[in-house]
Amino acid sequence: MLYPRNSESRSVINLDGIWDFKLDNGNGMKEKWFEKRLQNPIKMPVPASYNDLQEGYDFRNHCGLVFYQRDLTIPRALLESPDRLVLRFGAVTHKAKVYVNKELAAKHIGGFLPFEVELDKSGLHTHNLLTVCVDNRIDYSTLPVGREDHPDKNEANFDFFNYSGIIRPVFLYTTPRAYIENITIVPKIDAKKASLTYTVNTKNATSHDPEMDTSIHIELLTRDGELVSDEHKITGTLNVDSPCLWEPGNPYLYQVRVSFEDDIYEFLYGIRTVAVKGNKFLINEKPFYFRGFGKHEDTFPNGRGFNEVMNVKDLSLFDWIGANSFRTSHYPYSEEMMQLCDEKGIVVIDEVPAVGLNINFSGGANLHNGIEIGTFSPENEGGIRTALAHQKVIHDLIDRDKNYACVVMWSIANEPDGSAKGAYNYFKPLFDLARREDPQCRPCTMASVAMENYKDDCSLKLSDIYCLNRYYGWYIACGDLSRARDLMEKEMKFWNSTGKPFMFTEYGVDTISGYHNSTPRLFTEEYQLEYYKMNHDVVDQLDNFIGEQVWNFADFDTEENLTRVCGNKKGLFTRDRKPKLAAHYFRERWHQPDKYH
Ligand code: BDP
Repeated sequence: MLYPRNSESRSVINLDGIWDFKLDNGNGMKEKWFEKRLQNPIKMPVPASYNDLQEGYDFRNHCGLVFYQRDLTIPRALLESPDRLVLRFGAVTHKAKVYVNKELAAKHIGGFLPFEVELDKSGLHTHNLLTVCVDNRIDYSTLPVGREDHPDKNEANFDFFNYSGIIRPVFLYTTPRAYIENITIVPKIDAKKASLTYTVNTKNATSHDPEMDTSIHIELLTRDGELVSDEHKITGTLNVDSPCLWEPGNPYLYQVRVSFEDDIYEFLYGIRTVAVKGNKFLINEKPFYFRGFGKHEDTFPNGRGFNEVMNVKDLSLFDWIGANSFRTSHYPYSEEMMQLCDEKGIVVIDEVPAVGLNINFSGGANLHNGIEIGTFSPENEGGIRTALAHQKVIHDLIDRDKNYACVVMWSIANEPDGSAKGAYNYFKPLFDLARREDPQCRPCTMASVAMENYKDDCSLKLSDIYCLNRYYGWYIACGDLSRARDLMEKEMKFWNSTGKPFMFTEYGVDTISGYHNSTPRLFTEEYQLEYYKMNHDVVDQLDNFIGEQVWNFADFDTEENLTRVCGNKKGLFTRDRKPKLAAHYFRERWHQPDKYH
């Protein structure tokens, strides 16, 4: 699915803004609220999570359906033209039913990836009613996973607030009847030459020579518009002598222009390679060391709502602190963020929303749920039922992000019950799927939870590099950094001995901004600082350690919980992006020339 863009042949209308909104009272579907104007609606911005935009527990924690509605006015010229009209949602968390003039136009499950529908023009007028019914319920069949031990509640089996709503932009766009449906480009670099193998998928062609189709033209241009290479086939290769490469921190993007019959689609594209060789992670054949964060799309009061202003601010703070990468913990981020990372040269580990795949552990807060059912037991014995959803998100994420240079690795899950019976059999087909579907064959990994039997984690058999979430000095040996260090050294020796590259995708401690003590005590900024120094003393000795991604970039919101003080406070920055003490330490560490590059 291509990101909607204006071109000579396509127009994009943005439907963001203030919509009407109403929480379901249990009767919305029965009374068919989508057939008429909502009665006594409140006003709601799109995109945004609705949860923090009205006061009170019941609103924030509403469980079930909500209705969004707006006029959909379509210019007569678009209605009368033969062009296709497509309605596209960047993400609706977690399930959506879209109605246009009383008719169900689209359904979608999964809250962090786009979906679209071509509208049937015979049912459209210049003035239409657009209603979106959103369902925020999560359970053992959804990703992320919700708990089922209190069926009357909508409880997250993960450590971030279950923000909901229409969280990313909504577009109405046109394409000609015969149109470009998808474009895939795979870079290869040999000596001083790059070859880009491409495929253009088209629909409704009026000509019939797919092999040598003169109605296709693909051009690679410099950013200034000079032609570098072009072709006229539906699949082929574009050759580039002395290519300008996309490099972390120094990205170069070419323009790609594809025309097919009357349709034209343009986008930016970075040429780079990614590989794991021996104990190194290579970008353009050079060893790359990950300096950065696990992040969240989490701001106030937008919730998980697309916040382009904060995205720009965050990447400015990346420059300030010297970070070069992040993981999209724990769900795909907006496509606009991927585009920004391509432009800024920030490296991304792209994670599917597979979090909470451990029935006995809710993530983060480290709580034992008191359930003794095996996570990957058969459904009839109470195991999770996410396999199909998992396949779908891997497929859809790779399809969405396959061309972004910034994306260097897929993360297939966060902290699953990786040593449980059935885990390998659950994950093996998913890793195979990702490897098969990614035209660039990027490395695949999963972020592993700390556990005593870490040697049994199926990540050992499946991941190309080992990504570890480790909390020595917090969840393990809490407050005792010297014991934490001993335990950590012991485990790290093991990972270093595998000969494969490994990194931290999470390490951190809750730190309340403004709490200080001359003796570094838990929750103080001094403890956070000492914790990181201790961790670095250990990992800096390890040859195969290829990256440090701090948990978390910024403080973020969670459900109510004894271990969460108005949210998770492990940020190096506060939720409003003010640096804590340790941020200054990282700034020095990460700006040391060549040391962590
Ligand atoms: C890990 C989870 C992450 C949590 C973190 C924490 O992957 O989502 O927020 O721990 O406890 O278990 O802060």
